[in-house]
Amino acid sequence: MRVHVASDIHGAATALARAAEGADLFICLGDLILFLDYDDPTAGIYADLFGPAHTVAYIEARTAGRFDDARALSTAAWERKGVTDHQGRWQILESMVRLQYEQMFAAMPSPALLTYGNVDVPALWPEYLRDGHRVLDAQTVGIDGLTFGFVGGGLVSPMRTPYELTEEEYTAKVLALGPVDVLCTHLPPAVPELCYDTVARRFEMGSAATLAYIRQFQPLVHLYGHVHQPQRARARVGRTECINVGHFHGRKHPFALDLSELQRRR
Ligand SMILES: [Mn+2]
Repeated sequence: MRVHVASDIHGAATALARAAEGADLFICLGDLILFLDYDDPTAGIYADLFGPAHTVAYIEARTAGRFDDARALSTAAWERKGVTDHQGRWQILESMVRLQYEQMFAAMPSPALLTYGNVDVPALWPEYLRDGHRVLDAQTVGIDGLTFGFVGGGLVSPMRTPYELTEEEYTAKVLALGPVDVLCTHLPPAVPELCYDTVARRFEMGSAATLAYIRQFQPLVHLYGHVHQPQRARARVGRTECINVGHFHGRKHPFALDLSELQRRR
């Protein structure tokens, strides 16, 4: 059985529609929304709202780690639009997220197993899921005699993305799994080379709870995304092969997993 796995779709609907070609099953590790495109300041919700020039300044502030400056830029831009309160902002953002989710879930292959990224709004998903789409979070599923475990979402960060959990909340989800053969998450384990983004030049969030889980249960494979340009895309932790499935928005093709090979190694 051949499984295609993709993460960090960030609006790449055309490529997503083809991502399961030749596969028996598709797995999506989250981040469907394109809020900000660091490579293209004309794309994404932020640019749609405030225009490319403002978006360039915002990207520069965030890339330099000046998150307070970035927030001040956003506040000023919202005020120019006449929106001063959180509720007013969210109303506008939600309508734009909904437009993207319509496209993304229309393009999402089926059957698919999905979990959330940090750039997702889980509360909206039930309205957009189609037949054959199954969301798994802190849950396991059996596929061809192998147990797959899923943990979605991100951890609290200075980026303030839409779906961030505390360490305690995230750890509880990881511990709910029990032993699995294939671990699927949005976040990497807290291994520095796997978390460092060589283009953004900063450490993205990795999960210490996931690293502890891997050391304890030693799944065959850990598949994750989140770090778009990682210093290293793979590392071995004991017998577990940790693999970043790649930035789908940039690469436009999925990671392929051959389950018969895993069954032999089991
Ligand atoms: Mn992402």
